[in-house]
Amino acid sequence: MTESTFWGPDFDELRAADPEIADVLVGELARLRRGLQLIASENFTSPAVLAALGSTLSNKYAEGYPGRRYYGGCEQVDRAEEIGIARAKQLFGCDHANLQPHSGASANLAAYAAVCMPGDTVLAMSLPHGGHLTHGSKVNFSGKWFSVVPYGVREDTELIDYDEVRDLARAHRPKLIICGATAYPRLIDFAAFRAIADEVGAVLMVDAAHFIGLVAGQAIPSPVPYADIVTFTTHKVLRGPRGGMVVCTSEWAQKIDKAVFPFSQGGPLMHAVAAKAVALKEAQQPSYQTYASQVIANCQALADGLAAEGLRPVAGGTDTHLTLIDLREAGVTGQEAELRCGAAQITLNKNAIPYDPQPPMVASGIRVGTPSVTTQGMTEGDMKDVANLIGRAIRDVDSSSTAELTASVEALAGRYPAYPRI
Ligand code: DSN
Repeated sequence: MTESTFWGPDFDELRAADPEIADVLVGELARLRRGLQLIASENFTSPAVLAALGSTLSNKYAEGYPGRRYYGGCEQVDRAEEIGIARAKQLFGCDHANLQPHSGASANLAAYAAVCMPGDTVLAMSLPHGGHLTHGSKVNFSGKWFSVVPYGVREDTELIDYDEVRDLARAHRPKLIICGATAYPRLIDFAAFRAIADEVGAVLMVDAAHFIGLVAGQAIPSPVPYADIVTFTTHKVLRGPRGGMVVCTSEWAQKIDKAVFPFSQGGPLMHAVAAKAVALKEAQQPSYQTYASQVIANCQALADGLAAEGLRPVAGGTDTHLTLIDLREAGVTGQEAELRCGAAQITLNKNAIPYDPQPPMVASGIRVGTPSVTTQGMTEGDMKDVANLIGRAIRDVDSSSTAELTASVEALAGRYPAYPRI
């Protein structure tokens, strides 16, 4: 199959109209195929999702919700949104779903807006311990507009300290408690958070962006039965388009909808809403459940392999799609490891580890994830090779070994080409 039949006849038009940007698309595909994509928050969407994204639905203004729009001509996009909402409700067993948030940060902004007023107290995981910018960072709206009390992980176990969370909740009486993280490799005890929220009369929001795909694939427990509001992105393990979603109980439905539109967003991106609906259908298939379980099996094999390379997995390993690696024993910073791996076509990110002595732009760790390589078809045996390649990239720095290593990386990636139909 040629590039143009994969991307549709429009690709030829793009190449004619704008060869520079066409070249970027081709170059990015080559980059994906040449190396190992181990960023825990990325994945490879299906051609069906890409087709919906690259559709004329991008043209349509549809402020409002299905059947209640501020523009005419919404009958087709209404169908897309209604289908997507029904699929989300079925997949997650939730009362209500909103597919319009443009991103995870937008979904979180809407959740804050639905629950809180500026100045209210919020209890959330601190960014240096694995939280997210929108969980109270001083440089983000959350830290500027709300009084955010951070909780973290214990230094000895590197696990969430539920006693600390309870003590902080009792002391500060937050209006909103947020759980969920971007660099926490273990399962979160949603029942414990629910009990703490109930004890202090707080609303419980779960930011499930990282692991919602594992929930959709029934590979880990769901936060939906415990949370008032669950926010997430659609492009991580869930393998949909870049974007956000909120699911919630019927009690919060109207407030969430109003917080998304008109409070924090204008017109929804209907091509993205349609692509989210496609991804939700894909996630309902038995093959997606197999995928979600394999993502975890691969990540556990990768964490074990990295430990065998002398690179320590934080919290003793992983239950999810990501593992956080402490590089201090190896005498390499996260920044340097990211660069060395990048030079060998292994794409991953530096990441703070709990109680990190380094600033965030340097960091003592790396975060590695298996959503993309699992989509490519790799399994546990390949993860041993991936771990060995990362270990070599971090240890061996002279240019002759980098050339040899890059050839090994390209050979492995070449056995599982991304977007093989091109
Ligand atoms: N930037 C995302 C991540 O990499 O985890 C979270 O928003």
